[in-house]
Amino acid sequence: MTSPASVDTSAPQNTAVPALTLTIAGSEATGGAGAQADLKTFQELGTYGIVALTCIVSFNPKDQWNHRFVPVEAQVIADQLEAIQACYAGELKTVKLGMMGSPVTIDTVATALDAQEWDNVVLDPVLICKGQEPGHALDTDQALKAQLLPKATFVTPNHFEAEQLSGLTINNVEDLKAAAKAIHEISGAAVLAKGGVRLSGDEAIDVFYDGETLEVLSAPKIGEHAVSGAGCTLAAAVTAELAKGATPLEAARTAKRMVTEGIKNRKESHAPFDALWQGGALS
Ligand code: PXL
Repeated sequence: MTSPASVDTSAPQNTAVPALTLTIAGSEATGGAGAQADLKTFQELGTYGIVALTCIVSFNPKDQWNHRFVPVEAQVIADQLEAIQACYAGELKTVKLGMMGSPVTIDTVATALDAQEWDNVVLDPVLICKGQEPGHALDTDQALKAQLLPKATFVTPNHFEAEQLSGLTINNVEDLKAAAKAIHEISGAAVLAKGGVRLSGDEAIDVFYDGETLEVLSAPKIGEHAVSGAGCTLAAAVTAELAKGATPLEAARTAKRMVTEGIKNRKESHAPFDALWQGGALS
């Protein structure tokens, strides 16, 4: 073992103590989505980012960029969470839940969440990601709804997920409002339901509802080209802002701004979608 490096006390010290933010999420190897997007967002918003990995997704360029999905073994997920929770016991109060991928992972994560109190549990209910066939993992969807949704204090469904969770069909803003209200009723959480490019019109519309305030958040749509990482970044930004003490509505507004700017600054690649970039988005 090497001994810790000695600290030069004459050097300027950064005295700010960052808020802790944990993401329990999958790796998306190309860096656009998943844990990579979460960590970049946490860093950009000034929180201390921590990751427990649930799975590894590698797009397949030889097969239309479809997802190759490998779950992390349940015991290894439990081990990561044990290390993290012991390391920051009493201080870690904010967690984001991203892609889980299997019922056994959801079970493992739910057990770890039950081991402590949380101020903020932000659930990005990733049911499918770009390129995947809808509905191939019904058992995972049901486990997420039964075991994680009730623990959430804030949930960020996209158009498809909002339809799945609410049981409603969403064709316009009024439908999106109804879905946000329905998801609040079943979860008790603040809801930021994303219309994204799925609703027609020139604006990208999201609906916030927390049981009291209903607010439509709107920003001009930026092109028609698909961008990955928007959902992950939105939920991660909400997580960081909540950890820093923002109200849910303030967190939603800041997150929407970050995603809009991040899409403007997107990174092009050889994949059929660009990747949102968080760098400098709010500075
Ligand atoms: O964008 C949803 C998402 C979340 N997490 C991981 C992903 C994706 C989509 O590709 O790969 C790990």
